[in-house]
Amino acid sequence: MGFEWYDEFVREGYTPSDDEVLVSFLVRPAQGTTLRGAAGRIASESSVGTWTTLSTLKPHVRKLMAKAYLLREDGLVKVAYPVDLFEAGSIPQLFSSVLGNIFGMRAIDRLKVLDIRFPESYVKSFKGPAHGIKGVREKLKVYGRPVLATVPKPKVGLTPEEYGEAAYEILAGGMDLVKDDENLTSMSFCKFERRAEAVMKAIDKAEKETGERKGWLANITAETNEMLRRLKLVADYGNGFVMVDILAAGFAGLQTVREAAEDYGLAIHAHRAFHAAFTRLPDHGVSFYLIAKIARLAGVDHIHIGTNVGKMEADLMELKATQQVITSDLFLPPENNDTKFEQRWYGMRPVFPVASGGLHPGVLPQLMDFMGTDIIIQVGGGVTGHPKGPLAGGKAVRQAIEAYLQGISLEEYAEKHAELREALEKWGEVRPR
Ligand code: CAP
Ligand code: MG
Repeated sequence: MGFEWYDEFVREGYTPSDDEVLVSFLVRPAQGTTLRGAAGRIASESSVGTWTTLSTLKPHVRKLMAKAYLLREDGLVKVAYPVDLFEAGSIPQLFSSVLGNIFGMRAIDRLKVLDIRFPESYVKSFKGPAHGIKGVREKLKVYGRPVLATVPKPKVGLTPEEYGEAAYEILAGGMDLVKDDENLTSMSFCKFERRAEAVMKAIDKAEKETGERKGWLANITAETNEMLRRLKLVADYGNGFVMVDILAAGFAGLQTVREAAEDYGLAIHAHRAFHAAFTRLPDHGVSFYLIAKIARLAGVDHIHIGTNVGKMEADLMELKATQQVITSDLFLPPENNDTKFEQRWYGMRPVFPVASGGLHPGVLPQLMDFMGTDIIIQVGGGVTGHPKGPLAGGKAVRQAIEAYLQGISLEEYAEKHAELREALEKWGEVRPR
């Protein structure tokens, strides 16, 4: 129509430059809208445009126009954006631009943002993880095997004293970290300060008995000022970690916490609760792969990315790519994958992948076959639910890891290791759902 100018944002065949932000979308236009019309709307609405021509458009604004440069009949659309459209160092503005209004346009029925190629200047506007995999391993003095964590289950409800007791057993049994569950923050039955006191006592006792470093993934998720207060409390106790439900807290809060965490020498464990509300559908929302890349920019040190054997749904190719893109310095998309971009990280520290959800000793070999051993493995019910209790549960997990690293089957190793045998008798190799 005469008053529209979306088509000016479509430049098929345009070759993007290295310093542009590139976004890949899967687009399903609404009835009556062509893919070209949808692509123009996406590029316009997420850059400088609006629904009608503007008499106020000056040359310096035109330079900021995004360009839809690839349109494929299956709905794959790629758009190039001048990097000046993005505020250096600000994840909230990234969301408001290429993850914003475009999801709600009437001309578009379904829209999934698959990947973003961040150019060097944008990547370098973020500090990234303050510790990374190497730094976290140094904190715990754990090398050559997965770092192990357990959530005391039930996920909420325990009193601070009960929690402290469970934490002691989990750590004395051999787990490196005790992790708060994602919905355990500071409730009437377990105030944060009381839990902190109980857990730190448990850590002290378990470290003395085992001679191993232990830590608490302290869930500080709350309003941002309160997160900072809890972070300082955790640091004052000498603990090395905090945990944030990054999508519940939001990236603005996370970026504030990241600054403070570095000042206090704390590593950040990112839980991804809420992600599946908008990552799970193949044709609408945002890929978790992209959320994990954004979390690396934001500076988390660990992030849950799913597993090949757990209770949460996962696409194995996507899981592998996610693990690669948060741990490598140069991610090269697989041959047959044209929805992901090459991504350089310019020396930004890697993020520790966390495998969690429905894990127990019987599935750990299959997990490590697929994800390797340079990961954090969280085993909640699979430790706390051991027939002989959490201490035996921690031992069973350590025994399963030892067996795997020695190339011995769990069944054979269980002949001489009672805790592993008891875990296998209860769960076998079942994959929970
Ligand atoms: C796992 C967990 C984690 C999930 C999150 C839970 O407990 O504590 O939050 O792993 O999923 O509450 O379910 P279990 P993801 O070990 O007892 O299953 O890791 O995919 O983000
Ligand atoms: Mg949980």
